[in-house]
Amino acid sequence: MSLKIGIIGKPNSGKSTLFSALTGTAVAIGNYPFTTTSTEVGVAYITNKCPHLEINVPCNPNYGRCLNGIREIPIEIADVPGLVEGASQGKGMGNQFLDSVSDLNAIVNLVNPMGDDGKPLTPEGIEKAASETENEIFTWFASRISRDWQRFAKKEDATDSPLDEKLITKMSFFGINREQIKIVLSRESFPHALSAWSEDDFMNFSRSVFKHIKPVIRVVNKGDLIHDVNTMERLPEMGYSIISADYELSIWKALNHGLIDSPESIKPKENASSAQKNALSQISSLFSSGKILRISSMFSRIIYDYLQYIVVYPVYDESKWTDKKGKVLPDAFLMKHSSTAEDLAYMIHTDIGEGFIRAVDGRTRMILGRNYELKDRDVIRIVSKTK
Ligand SMILES: Nc1nc2c(ncn2[C@@H]2O[C@H](COP(=O)(O)OP(=O)(O)OP(=O)(O)O)[C@@H](O)[C@H]2O)c(=O)[nH]1
Ligand SMILES: [Mg+2]
Repeated sequence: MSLKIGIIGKPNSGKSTLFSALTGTAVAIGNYPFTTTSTEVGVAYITNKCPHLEINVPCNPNYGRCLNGIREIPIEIADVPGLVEGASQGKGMGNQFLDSVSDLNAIVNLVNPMGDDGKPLTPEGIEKAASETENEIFTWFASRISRDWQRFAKKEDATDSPLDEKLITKMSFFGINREQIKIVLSRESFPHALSAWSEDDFMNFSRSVFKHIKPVIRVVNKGDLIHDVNTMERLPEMGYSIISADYELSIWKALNHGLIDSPESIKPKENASSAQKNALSQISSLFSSGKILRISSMFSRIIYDYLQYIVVYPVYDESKWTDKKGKVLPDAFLMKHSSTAEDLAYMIHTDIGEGFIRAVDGRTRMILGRNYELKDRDVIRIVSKTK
């Protein structure tokens, strides 16, 4: 799968509730800290307008569904348990945390707008809580990088390789490849001699990884508990999305019990009891103000607007938009913006990438070279030597 997003945050912020609402997986949710002790991974779907509408033939997705021309595209979601004290020294869940973050493409920092005492935080308090979580992770990661550094530095400094090459063995351990190391090095400056790296350099490297490689996006949860008008207005101005994971989970449950037809409309059906109708109308009115985002919209915003991913539909037959078996638009791949036709070929299969001859645009039938920059909703055939 192409995109994996992790949910991190302080204990009790509602990570598992959000995970459950997104993936439809039942997990432990509790009003006490460290309820979750191991990372859970599940599949959620974001949507994209399906190109099958243009050819008036229904599509046959390999993953997810296509409802009224709205195509579901799978993404992976991880519910990442909190770091425990001492994790930066390798205690407790540090190692497990490392495994959980190494393959993430982006991170949602879920912030609780309520303090530990149960009282609402001010917008500044929310900002502080968000930074504390991030600082904890940056510090932890910096300390993991610096572990056994001198021995590693001595060995690498004996070569005259460029800095990105020197760092490869260390960074691949953290799931960071050479291209990503280069991005980090191009944004900040670091001593060429590894043995000269200071605590500040480790910290800057760590921060930069979470800024450019695994961006952290702050989202405020428990919007249903925010009653202060000022806080509600200020948070979006400060760049935060506000959601209510608990209400989303209720919507999901209502859908599962046949009380509503679709998670979008939240309109109770006749079989709902009057208590259920009341609860659903309360939920519906919370979202109707538009201040609290639906989690589906929040994830679309993160993936398409913030991370700037696009969706590409590879096909085998560029005129019928089918695969070899005749399935119409079977795959929808999420790819980073400015990915090329060659990247798509590699994504389908390494052999197809290596045997790349040309690509064909499914709409215009034009021949495209390996460096063609893919556009959102492109339908593309890859012609490769192995075919
Ligand atoms: N009112 C309200 N309560 C919520 C919301 N989301 C979660 N909660 C409650 O907050 C508590 C903590 O939720 P969890 O999902 O277990 O939180 P967590 O972040 O996974 O916690 P740990 O696993 O302990 O780190 C539970 O009592 C949830 O029901 C929300 O949007 N609104
Ligand atoms: Mg949890």
